[in-house]
Amino acid sequence: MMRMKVMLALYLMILPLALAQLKLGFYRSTCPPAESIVQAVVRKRFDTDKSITAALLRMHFHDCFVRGCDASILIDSTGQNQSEKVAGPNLTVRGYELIDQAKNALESVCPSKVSCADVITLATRDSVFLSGGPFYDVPTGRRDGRISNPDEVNLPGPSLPVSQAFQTFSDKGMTMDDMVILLGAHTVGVAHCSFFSDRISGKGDPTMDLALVAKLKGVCGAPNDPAAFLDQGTCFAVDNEFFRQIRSKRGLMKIDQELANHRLSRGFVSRFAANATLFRTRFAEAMVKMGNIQVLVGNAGEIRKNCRVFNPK
Ligand code: HEM
Ligand SMILES: *C1O[C@H](CO)[C@@H](O)[C@H](O)[C@H]1NC(C)=O
Ligand SMILES: *[C@@H]1O[C@H](CO)[C@@H](O)[C@H](O)[C@H]1NC(C)=O
Ligand SMILES: CC(=O)N[C@H]1CO[C@H](CO)[C@@H](O)[C@@H]1O
Repeated sequence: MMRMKVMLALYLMILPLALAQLKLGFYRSTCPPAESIVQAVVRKRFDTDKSITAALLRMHFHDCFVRGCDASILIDSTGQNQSEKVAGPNLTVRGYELIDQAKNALESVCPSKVSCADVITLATRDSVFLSGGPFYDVPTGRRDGRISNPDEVNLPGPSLPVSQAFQTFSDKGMTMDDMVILLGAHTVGVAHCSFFSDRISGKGDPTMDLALVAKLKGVCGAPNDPAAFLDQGTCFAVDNEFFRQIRSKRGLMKIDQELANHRLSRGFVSRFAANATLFRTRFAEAMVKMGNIQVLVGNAGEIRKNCRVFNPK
């Protein structure tokens, strides 16, 4: 009898913990059209702006690597208080208005049900697929955080050695294999010249292809910090071309190029470059894994009504 009571007590304690996790189709009963609403907004934008995929991939990364995937990146600064958005490189994160659009559409159908953190995750997933990448099921049920502090933004910089960048990733439970495939997101999008100008000054970085050095000198000679594509081959497709390019000394940023050269990462790079199927499988897996970093679930955090502001207390 005593034993049963203890077991029952234990069961009741464990139950809420067991339920409080991400799962596939979390909104199936609370907001059945949630995933299709997000998908429609992304598709509409993609029709006129293929660069939205790069924007969302980068936003998702920056969100998940600062306090976990909790939409802390979306918070606008207020008069007295600054948010993550004002921190250095995060200044070039874009796509906030797409998240607002999807959120507004969701609020009109099922108010206060779908978190902003899940909107980022789902929108990124949909844009990857539209850009020719894999489609993957992604678990949902994230909750939105109530903290967004620029001092906590500690993202790796583009000139960090592979070993130091890896420290940031392993702190989040990511393996070297995960880090390499996730950096494969640089298969789309651009970097501003200021992030790689050191590699094209003078004779140029010896690990960069000479023709690329010459080309980038031209691009970056223009005023106002222009940008160049990260993938010199297929700049709008989510594919393994980026890995082929860096194996031919055609990486833009130091971190990208070093992936192909460093003994800890080059084996992964050559496998992803050689096998498009492996790239697709591993990219999808790693995106799901990144989307699970330090998520808030259950009753933690909140479901924001407006992704840019915390709910009033
Ligand atoms: C060591 C890790 C990483 C470093 C140092 C890094 C650094 C950077 C830098 C400096 C830029 C250029 C930003 C600009 O000029 O506006 C950039 C762009 C980008 N990053 Fe990363 N990144 C890393 C990992 C990732 C990961 C894990 C993802 C996503 C899974 C990602 C996705 C992107 C995308 C898609 C762009 C292009 C953005 C656009 O075109 O708007 N990056 N990254
Ligand atoms: C305001 O500052 C505090 C830390 O001082 C932080 O916890 C909070 O999330 C900040 N950001 C906003 C936009 O309120
Ligand atoms: C490519 O990767 C896939 C998926 O991991 C694997 O099944 C296949 O055997 C690989 N192909 C080659 C040629 O190594
Ligand atoms: C990618 C990158 O350059 N990260 C920067 C993010 O913002 C912090 C704070 O401003 C910088 O220290 C990082 O280098």
